[in-house]
Amino acid sequence: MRAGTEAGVLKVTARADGLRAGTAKARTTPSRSMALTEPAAFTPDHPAPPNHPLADASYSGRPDTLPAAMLDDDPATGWSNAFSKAATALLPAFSGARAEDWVSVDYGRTRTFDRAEISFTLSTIHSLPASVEAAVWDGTRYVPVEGVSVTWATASDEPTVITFDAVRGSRLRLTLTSGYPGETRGAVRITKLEVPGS
Ligand SMILES: [Ca+2]
Repeated sequence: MRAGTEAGVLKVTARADGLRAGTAKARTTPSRSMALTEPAAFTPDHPAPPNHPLADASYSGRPDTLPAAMLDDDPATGWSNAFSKAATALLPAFSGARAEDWVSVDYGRTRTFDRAEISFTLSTIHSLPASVEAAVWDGTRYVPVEGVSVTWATASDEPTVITFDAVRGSRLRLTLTSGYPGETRGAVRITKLEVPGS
């Protein structure tokens, strides 16, 4: 029972039909907090700082073909935009290649870019892209590189080398155009993306 905050005497009278009223008095004191559980220690939940380099892509075809697979030093894993949409009541199954996608790597600091080595997978559903365009983030926007030269690999998972005039920036983006857009064989897969330099 709580009755104000001052110490004193509390008088309680009970009445009931057919019974004599009874009265009790109790001395009251201010109650202390009765919290018995230690409060949880909260700390600010800032998001964890991202690990650099950090890979990204405009699209990934499956949960196990995400951009990080380009940087994991595992030749068995790769980013891919190959997908397969199961048939629905209205639409047939569909797996035609997307016409264009980009992949990017954020280094989290300014560095020099003049070259990238891209290991594309060749398979029944993956082929070399028709073109690769590179752009470097200058802090405000992606600026297309100049003086581009591409040496295409001739075997699966061998590096295709793109070189260009050296430029400073923090991120590299590669825009990949499918060699066979709309066809099942036109998807693009990258098992390894190396960007030499510092
Ligand atoms: Ca890999």
